[in-house]
Amino acid sequence: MNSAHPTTEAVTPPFDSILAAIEKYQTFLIVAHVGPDGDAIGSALALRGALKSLDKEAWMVSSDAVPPSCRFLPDWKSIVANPPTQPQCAFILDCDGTPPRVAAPYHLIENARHKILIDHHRTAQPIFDVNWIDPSQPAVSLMIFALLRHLKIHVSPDMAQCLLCGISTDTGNFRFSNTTPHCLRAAGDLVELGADPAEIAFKLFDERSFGATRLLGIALQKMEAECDGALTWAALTAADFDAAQAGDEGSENVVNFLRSVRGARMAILLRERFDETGTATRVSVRCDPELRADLFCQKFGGGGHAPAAGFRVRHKSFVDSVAYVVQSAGAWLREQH
Ligand SMILES: [Mn+2]
Repeated sequence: MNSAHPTTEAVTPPFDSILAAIEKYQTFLIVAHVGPDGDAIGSALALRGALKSLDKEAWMVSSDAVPPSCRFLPDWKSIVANPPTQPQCAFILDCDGTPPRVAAPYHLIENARHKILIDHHRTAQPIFDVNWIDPSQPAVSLMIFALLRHLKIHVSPDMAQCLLCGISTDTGNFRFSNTTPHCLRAAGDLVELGADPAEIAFKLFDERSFGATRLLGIALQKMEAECDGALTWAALTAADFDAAQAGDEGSENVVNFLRSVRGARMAILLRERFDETGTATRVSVRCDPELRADLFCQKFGGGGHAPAAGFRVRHKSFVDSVAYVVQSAGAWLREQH
């Protein structure tokens, strides 16, 4: 997910506080956002690698599965649903650190003696012991790279691959407006350190399963437009997933195709999924950054960045959820947020 509009205020990274915590503690928790993406996982795995290289114990904990597009990253299988012990210090990456946004049992964060937030979402607030919040940063992976360089921690080829994956994810493979000269230079440095940009681009952006490709076809057939074409949307039912023999992961990039339609300023993909509460409609939003997808999704308890965000609707049937969300999006567009 990218943040398109850099803030004007320069943020001073709290490198010294982070170094002090790394020196003081021995066991570390690393968590990121629900529905983790390449930046969440890439930044967490690189930080884990760095901590391990300093003979520390570190676990990336995620209650949500690693998406198939990230299952090429070194050590992705080290990600656990629960650590073997309560870690002393917690790193919260790529999310605002509030219970609905963190993909981990929240008591692990609450019971950590020291909590460090590293995020680039505009909606994040300084709620922990150390808060490095910088919405001008294209990716948290770029922040972790800066941290490792500042602390003179050796970046192995595996760590470089994870960091480049994160930067590539959040810049749309260096195509979004957050693709700064600095992030292109950092990408060059990471390739020099052993990252493989061809593998990353293919895995993140091109490769999809047979079922996911069929599901994409169904979504494109079902695409609708509202607001004179300014809003494009598609709703994938559970039956669509069955017909395509696709799983949840199969639909991740579909919304970008809806966004690519000429004249579309906002695109919405709705998916009929289920959780312990019953129907949980997953909603992905892409839009012109001025329309602030992050604020739109925040109204529904979700989050993200100005051009890309998401949320879930619970306690409503899928049909009702679709009507509710599409109507709200139309109103949002007309209000010209
Ligand atoms: Mn990110």
